[in-house]
Amino acid sequence: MLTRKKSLTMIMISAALVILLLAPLAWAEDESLTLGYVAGVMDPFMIMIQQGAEDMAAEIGNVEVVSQIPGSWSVDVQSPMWIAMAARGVDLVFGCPVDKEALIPVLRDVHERGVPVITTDTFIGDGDYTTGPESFVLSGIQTDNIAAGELAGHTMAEMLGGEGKVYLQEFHVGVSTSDERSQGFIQAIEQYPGIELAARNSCDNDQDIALTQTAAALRAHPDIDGVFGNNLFACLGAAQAVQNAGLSPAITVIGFDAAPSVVEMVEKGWMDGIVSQQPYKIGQEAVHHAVRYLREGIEPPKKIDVEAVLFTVENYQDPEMQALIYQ
Ligand code: T6T
Repeated sequence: MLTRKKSLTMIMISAALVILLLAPLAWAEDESLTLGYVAGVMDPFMIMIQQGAEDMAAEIGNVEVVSQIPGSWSVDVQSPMWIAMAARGVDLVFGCPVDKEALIPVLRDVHERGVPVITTDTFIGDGDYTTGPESFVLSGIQTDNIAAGELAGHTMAEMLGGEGKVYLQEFHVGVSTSDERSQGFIQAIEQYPGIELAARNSCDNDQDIALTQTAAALRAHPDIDGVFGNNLFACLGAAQAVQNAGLSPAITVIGFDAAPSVVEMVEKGWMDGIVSQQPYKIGQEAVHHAVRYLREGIEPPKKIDVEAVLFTVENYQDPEMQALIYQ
């Protein structure tokens, strides 16, 4: 016969065992996270960010990524997507604000609803989240776009042997990535006294407009020697215009973003180089830092730069470059 004291002790031990066994389950459930991703627009670059994010979420476990991908590059289309993410109660939102200024109040609204914000690719304000009005943003994870623009500028100047007139096809004035790539490109070519910027235009992230603008620039400046398109759509339109004018390969064309359609331009000899990004890695980094912050309270660095890479006619077939083509 068990004494009263002994049976009481056994009940307490069993209860403790049950608590111990169930505790990890309860912990895991508490830690289940939903992260929101708001892309800039439907394109291969943004899809690669999503893939990197989803793969990292699966690797970490018990993390879900829900995505919103606008059909066009538009403040009006994207703004409600950020707010909807906050309203549905995600634990954190990361994404690519489509305008440096217009998205500031929108992202602040998300933050004030208690949902932390990370920007990926594009940033708001001047991108400095360490102090000032945009310091509510937890981190900016992106390509160093000034360095990427400089890489395009130096590559162009060297391919032209330090002499010639160049045309800059921008994808969207007022978007941080477009403005920084242009800044870097101009900074670089200014270091070559023989290189002159003949003209520049912004195409609203529209390939057809880029084609029309580049064609007009080639007519207005028949002595243009080089063309740089500063994103996927800008460079595809620009390369097509050079080809239509019968000026390929006489004019040197540098593109941006190694989507398959852009790499094809190099294969066909319509493009001489591509400065590209690592969007898969940007997506991985976003989820990695979001989860560390939410689960362990570790704040990410305010700025995380992911290196740009240069595709050329010589290296684009190398396996390590092929692995960086957007899928
Ligand atoms: O170049 C990328 C991205 O970095 C930019 O902000 C918007 O355009 C792309 O998505 C390419 O289409």
